[in-house]
Amino acid sequence: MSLIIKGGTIVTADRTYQADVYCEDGVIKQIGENLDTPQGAEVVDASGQYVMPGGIDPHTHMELPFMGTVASEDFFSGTSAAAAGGTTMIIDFVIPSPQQSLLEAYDTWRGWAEKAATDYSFHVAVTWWDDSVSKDMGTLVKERGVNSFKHFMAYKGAIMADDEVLVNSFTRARELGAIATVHAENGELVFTLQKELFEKGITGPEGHPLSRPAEVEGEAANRAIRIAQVLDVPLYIVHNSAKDALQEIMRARGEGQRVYGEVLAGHLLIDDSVYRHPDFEFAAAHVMSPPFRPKEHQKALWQGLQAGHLQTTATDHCCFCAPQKAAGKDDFRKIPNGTGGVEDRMGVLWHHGVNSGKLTMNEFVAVTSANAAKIFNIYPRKGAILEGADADIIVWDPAKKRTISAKTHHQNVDFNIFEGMEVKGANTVTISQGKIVYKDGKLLTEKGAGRYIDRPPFASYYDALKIKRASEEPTPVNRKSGKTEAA
Ligand code: URQ
Ligand code: ZN
Ligand code: ZN
Repeated sequence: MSLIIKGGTIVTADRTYQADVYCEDGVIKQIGENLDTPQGAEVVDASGQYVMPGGIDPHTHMELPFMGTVASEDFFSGTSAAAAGGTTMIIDFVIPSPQQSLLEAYDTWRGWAEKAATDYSFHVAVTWWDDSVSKDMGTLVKERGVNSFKHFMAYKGAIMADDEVLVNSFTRARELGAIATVHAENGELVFTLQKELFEKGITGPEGHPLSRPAEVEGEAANRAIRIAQVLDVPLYIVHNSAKDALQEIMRARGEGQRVYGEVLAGHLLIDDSVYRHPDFEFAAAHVMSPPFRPKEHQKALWQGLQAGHLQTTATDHCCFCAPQKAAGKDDFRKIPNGTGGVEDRMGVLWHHGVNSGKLTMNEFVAVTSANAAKIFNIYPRKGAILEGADADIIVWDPAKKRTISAKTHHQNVDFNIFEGMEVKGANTVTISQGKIVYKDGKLLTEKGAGRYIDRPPFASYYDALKIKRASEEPTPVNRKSGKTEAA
């Protein structure tokens, strides 16, 4: 299977240049000007267009069982919709129930994901603690290609990790050379505020953001950062929605702590007015956590992304249709939390990021693909246009206009949070493992063609920590002589 992309301008996280790309057996074999077209190779004409690494969405929840129902998007429809929008890899989440073996949950999610159309990997959530969890974390890192462990600081009474779980799990992650990631909201505060609001008679979706104010996110972000600092563990905070969390990340990074921040396309573009919409279905369709925030937070998040304080963008694609959201008709606490977006992230970020001048094209590639690949240790196999890298590539027409709508999207959900948004710039071709999976509006994905991508533990982070620790270690003093001992 061979394919050549001719006449395009390659845009990666670090450079922009004219060259052709030849792919064979799913890998980029040759990059160069005016390459010959080998016999039998499929030709993609990219003239006047950009050739970029396929998007990587480091935060999705396909067919997630959650809040008494199951997300409506499965691994095939979700990875197909992703491909339609220029994303060629997702990192999803294995979320064991408390007391459930992590390995057993991992095997269950692996089974669900076999239908995926494009490549995928899994963060594994630590939702409880005992020695078996520690042991399973070791097996997952050493034998199952997992290098990131998720902790939900929210969702009390369900999957919430308290400080004891955080400290134990972060310590274990460090031993294994893995990165800790968190959903940073104080679950105890949310629980109390939800109860207070409901008892005051606020039962509609407008209660959702009121029960999770930005301070609740800021507290948890700071707590996770401080725990990671004391335990010397790299930390990745998912879906930062508020400047309160961003400020904590900026402080820590400013002091050299290894903390990374993710922001969702939705949180960059949608504000909390959606929850005051008179129509329950419209407001409930936007119920996700952390919630969409007042406008000043979007401004701060864009500045954070532009300044490099936030490194990745994602969607937290976790879809529930109107009948599912209706579970919370009389009690906002029962509205399944989650919204879609996996198909639209690339288009909305190009339009509002690059077309607006906030991001260069290279920065766009960094925040939609390369940075996630680097942070989760699959670069340059993913997130790059280099010889030897996987041939996950998009051909991008900066002039192509489209209007986003649930009526036309490929996502398996009856609502689109970007409904009606007009964007300029879109992929005309999506290539996964060297095969065209989307071209000129047609999806050509194949159920089960996706591969599970192993993510090795981090020598680099931990080497850096070792060097740092060694250089800061106080030279031991001989207690008797009072003299410093030679190192
Ligand atoms: O919290 C998450 O990331 C999952 C459960 C999706 N739902 C959401 O509201 N973000
Ligand atoms: Zn979350
Ligand atoms: Zn999530």
